[in-house]
Amino acid sequence: VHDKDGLPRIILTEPTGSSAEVLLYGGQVVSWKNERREELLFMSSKSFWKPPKAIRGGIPVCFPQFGNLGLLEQHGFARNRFWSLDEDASPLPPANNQSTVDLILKSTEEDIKAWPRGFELRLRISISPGKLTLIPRVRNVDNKAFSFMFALRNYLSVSDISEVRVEGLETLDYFDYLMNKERFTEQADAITFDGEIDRVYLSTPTKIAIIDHEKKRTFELRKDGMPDSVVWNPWDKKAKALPDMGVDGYKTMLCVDSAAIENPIVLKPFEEWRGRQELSTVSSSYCSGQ
Ligand code: TA6
Repeated sequence: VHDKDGLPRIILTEPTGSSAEVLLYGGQVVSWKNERREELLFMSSKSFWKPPKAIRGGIPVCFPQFGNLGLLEQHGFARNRFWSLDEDASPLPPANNQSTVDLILKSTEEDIKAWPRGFELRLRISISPGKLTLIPRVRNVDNKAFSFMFALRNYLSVSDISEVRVEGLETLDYFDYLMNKERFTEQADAITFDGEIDRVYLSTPTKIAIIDHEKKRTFELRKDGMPDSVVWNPWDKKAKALPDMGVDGYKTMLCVDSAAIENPIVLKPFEEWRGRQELSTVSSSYCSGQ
């Protein structure tokens, strides 16, 4: 673990040369580079990098609330807390290499004031060639049941948002945050972008493809235990209202999240929920010339 601008971070590496950077602050992945050292995640040049502000980019963890769907601060508090290295990640196999790190956030007195539940939130982050895997777990260490929402907010780096297509969400229902959270059904055969979008797609398939023609790159998002997927881009007007987004940041980012929102996860005492997300990149040579 080493510090940069005062924030302790872990560097993950794997033999083919890809790497990731993880902050103890927020348990947040803030960089994922492929073997050609290209940055695959969006990080706003205006991020504050200063607790208790959230860092705008990488993969913030939204827990125990998503968005403003509850009484807590926006997206809950996990992304605004300092996590620690988890010395005991069982029953997951021991992480005995430099490509994996296990983090933990336990409920504190402070948090219990705002959200009176005893929890242990664990996150395993590991990289392998062309893939970044996150395994979140939440254990109820209280004597009463509780429910929570959860999301991994994947800020993907794209060459130009107007050249991106998302496949795998067609025909699904979604809540549209821009239309008073009303429920609609997706008609298009793929989602393309020409303005602000803020939707929670429901019961999504296990695989979603995000195709960036200009970069000849396709991201594939595979997930378990998180049935919903949020698709968000603020576009120009909303981006201007976000001090840490930078005026043009929205043109080179797209959030496609793994989430459990429509049906919050319920845990009985000492039960543990486990999710899984795999982000991989496929360099799509076939799309050249299209
Ligand atoms: O996508 C849901 C959402 O709440 C949007 O409405 C927008 O506020 C976005 O998340 C960003 O939230 P943040 O707290 O990261 O600025």
